[in-house]
Amino acid sequence: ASVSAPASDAAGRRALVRRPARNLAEGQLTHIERSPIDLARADEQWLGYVAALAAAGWDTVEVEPAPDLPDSVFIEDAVILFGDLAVVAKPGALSRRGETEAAEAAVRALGLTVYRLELPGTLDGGDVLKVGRTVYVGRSLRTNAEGIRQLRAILEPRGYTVVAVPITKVLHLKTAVTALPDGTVIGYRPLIDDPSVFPRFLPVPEPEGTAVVVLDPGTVLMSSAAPRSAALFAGLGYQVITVDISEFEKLEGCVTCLSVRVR
Ligand code: CIR
Repeated sequence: ASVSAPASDAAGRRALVRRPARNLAEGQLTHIERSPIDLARADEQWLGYVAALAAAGWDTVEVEPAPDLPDSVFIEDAVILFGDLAVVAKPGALSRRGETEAAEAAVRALGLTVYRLELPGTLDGGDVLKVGRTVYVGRSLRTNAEGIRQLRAILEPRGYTVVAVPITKVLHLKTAVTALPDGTVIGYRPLIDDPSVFPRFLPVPEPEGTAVVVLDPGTVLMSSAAPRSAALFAGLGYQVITVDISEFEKLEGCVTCLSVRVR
């Protein structure tokens, strides 16, 4: 299988993706213990993920691969999109700082307006959850107060409200919570410091059930490791598409981190 070239049809839905690095197994780990990564399986799972996006009508745009940057497959952390505005992140982990250059080139090629976060600010895209015009930002090990301040300065004049959320039990905000198409924030309760910051919060029964990618207003993409959460979402009237991303979950990755949706 191969990944399609950048779409010329600006009306189409597009998603940035980035091939797994050859040293994927050396990716950062913070909250879980290292277990062996099967690289061939990771490549297969990545193609399956890309195929699921394509089947749902998304054109995938491949960011130039970085074979030596172990966490580069987690492209969501490198750049955050708000309509036609792109904010290039400043990764909190030193080993990940080199990932943003090609991500920036990719969003420039799409014609988006580009802002860049600067040190001493740090912010990973995995800490940013958009729900309508509200932007929740995790204050985590990776994202600091100055990073949040810079993002707020970019977004508030554009009519977004930035809500900072303390995160101490997981890597990123979106490891703990994401949102259904109707804006309900979903999360695994033991991973969240304080769910009362979210106006509509629905607990899910499994840690891998916290992450959904909204494919369209009626469809979500999620990990196959959370069947009870999938049943919960199906019961709420959503079509649920599942993918096996076990090799990425071993590196604290989830279904959202493997792409950046342009919308
Ligand atoms: C890291 O620690 O940075 C990677 N191993 C995992 C990044 C996952 N990204 C995300 O949740 N957005």
